[in-house]
Amino acid sequence: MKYTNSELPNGESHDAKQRQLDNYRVNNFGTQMTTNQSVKVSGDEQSLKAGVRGPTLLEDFHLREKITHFDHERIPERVVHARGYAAHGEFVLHKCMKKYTSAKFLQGAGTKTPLFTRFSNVAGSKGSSDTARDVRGFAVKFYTEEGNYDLVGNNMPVFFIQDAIKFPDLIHATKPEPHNEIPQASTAHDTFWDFVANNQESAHMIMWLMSDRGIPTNFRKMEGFGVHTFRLVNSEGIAHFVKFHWKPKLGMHSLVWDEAQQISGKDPDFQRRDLWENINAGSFPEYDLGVQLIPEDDQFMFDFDILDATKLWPEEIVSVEIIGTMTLNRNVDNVFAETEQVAFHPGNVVPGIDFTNDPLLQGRLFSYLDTQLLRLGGPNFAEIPINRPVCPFHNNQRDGFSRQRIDVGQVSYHKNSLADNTPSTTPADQGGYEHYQEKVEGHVIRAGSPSFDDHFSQARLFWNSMAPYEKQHIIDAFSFEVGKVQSQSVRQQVVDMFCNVDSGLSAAIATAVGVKRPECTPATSEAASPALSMKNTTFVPETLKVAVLIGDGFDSTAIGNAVRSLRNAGVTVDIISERIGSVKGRGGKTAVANQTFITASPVLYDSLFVGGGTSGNAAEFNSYMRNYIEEAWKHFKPIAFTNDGSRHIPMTSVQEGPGIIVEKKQSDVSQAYINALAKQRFWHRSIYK
Ligand code: HDD
Repeated sequence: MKYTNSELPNGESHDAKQRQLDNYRVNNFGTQMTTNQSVKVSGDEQSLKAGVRGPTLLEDFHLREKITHFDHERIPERVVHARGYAAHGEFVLHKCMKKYTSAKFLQGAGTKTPLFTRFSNVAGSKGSSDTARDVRGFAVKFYTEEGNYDLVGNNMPVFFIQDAIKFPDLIHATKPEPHNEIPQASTAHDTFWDFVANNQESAHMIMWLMSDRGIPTNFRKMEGFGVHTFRLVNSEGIAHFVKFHWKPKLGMHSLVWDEAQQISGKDPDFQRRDLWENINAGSFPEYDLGVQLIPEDDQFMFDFDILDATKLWPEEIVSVEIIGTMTLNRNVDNVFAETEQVAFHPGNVVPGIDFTNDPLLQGRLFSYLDTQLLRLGGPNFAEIPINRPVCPFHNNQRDGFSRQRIDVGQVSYHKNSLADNTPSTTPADQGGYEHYQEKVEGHVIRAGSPSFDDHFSQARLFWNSMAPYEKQHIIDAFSFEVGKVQSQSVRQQVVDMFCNVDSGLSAAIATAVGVKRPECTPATSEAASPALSMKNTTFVPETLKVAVLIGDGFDSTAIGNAVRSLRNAGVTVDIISERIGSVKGRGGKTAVANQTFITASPVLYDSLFVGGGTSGNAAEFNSYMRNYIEEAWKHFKPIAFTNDGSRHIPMTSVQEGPGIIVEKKQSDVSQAYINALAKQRFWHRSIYK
């Protein structure tokens, strides 16, 4: 039975991809159970036996089919980026890019393209926790009318290595150590840091990973980057180098490390749940697409090599031009069918977008098809619904495991006369893909370019660009990660390495991890790029999550007004008390608690609104309140108190000051609280200003 799902509430139909997926959506609700051969099943709880206490019979085809299918349900998880979560959406172009590229989906402001975006963690396995310190994958598949274009990026603009030949080594060093398979989803172990210290081109990426970018609050609040330098080529064959950026409309925001670790236990699905819930609630995440462009002739004008994936193009030198917006507006129907089976490949390009000689990119162009062949069991994965282009595809490829389409006719070769030499090729000026005609010459050589040799200038640029509290977080992250390394020699090597970035940084790590402070001559450049600091991001209250804490006898007028005005400000509210259900307020009004102190946790919220009231067991109630407030305070979050609620303040470390608001009146919550919410963290509470 077909389940048509592509209609929007206003009767409009969804985009081409959704209409295509409708052909595959099946709703089993209300149907009769059958085998895969469509034979109706009469019993599904007992196997077929010779007598009720007798042996089970092999002829039970329903039993055999059910168990066999189950036995084969799992496919290999991705070798990296195994843990991921995805959503459908669309890209709307704001600025016609005809001058730079012939790609059709980038022509004509207003052009809409359906897409599918998968966010991921790199190191952990499929069942690991969302909030591990890690790079996040940010992979977008655009279903354009000229075929699929995949922008397979990360939430950091640079990478650990410069040449793809080192990727297996990087990942072997990063994943759990092979002899004991420890630790899961963490780089805080010997082999990772041994790799770092002995492959020093990783310095810049490590600065990003140790920064707050390694622990984004959620997928909705992180940037994305295509990382490599690609080429845009226009219809006259003129090329520009390009870097792609995704900029979240809600700004970039991060967790604090202690909070991230607690969330790993309290809700390992924290980030996927956030995406799922916000899309379901209609709070669709939006990201602007920006491009940095460098004319072909200007490629040697910079003090870094634009083909080196460990380098970014500072936005102050090459500005980011916003050209469109991606909106994620629909959750998947089935995680396995869509999120797990989607196959990204940086080699999936459309006319007008091309590669460069970045040696990291060149290796990726091989790896992705290769990995899908294993993971998805053969060469026909492009026929899986989520991977199908929205335009038809025709060629002479045939057969293989699980072939879905039925190619009719006698001919499956080129050139032919029996089918009028079709499928025919298309000249470039009519939309056939033509590779950019770059002039290439050189000796066959297994060596890197000397222009890739500077590993520390941009690592230092990143460090210089951080706000003081961001610098402290980097020191803390290094102290944690390198502190977990057993080998003193590796700890010393790391500390020595980062002296090339900043002597203060390396001295602070040395002290924390118990090794010698290195004597080195650090680089002295003071160059900074303000765009790299998250201090300069967007701060808005929309979609933040507030926990309203109440007990019996709470001030129902104050809480009622607060909840209403928070919701009006676009904030999500949970009411937390000792038990789920009605909580009696003063004056007979009740509120319904949808979480309890033990089902929820302060680390799952952006802020607390502490109401009054108590419970039969006042000591227990006060202790819950104290713990919640203490945690939120420790994680620098804004906290508001009703007049009644403020009686808990003296039992905690909370001190008056920015981000601590006592709502004296029973009216709507004050603008001061909404402003504090938008600010999200009050770093002055740490000793580091
Ligand atoms: Fe990769 C998956 C991003 C370097 C080999 N990579 C993968 C995914 C993302 C990236 C987002 C997950 C896609 C999804 O959601 O399914 N990878 C990057 C970026 C890189 C990078 C931004 C550097 C700029 N990757 C890289 C190299 C190689 C690979 C150098 C190999 C030479 N990556 C893979 C892979 C994966 C993959 C093994 C695993 C699953 C998959 O491809 O589909 O082929």
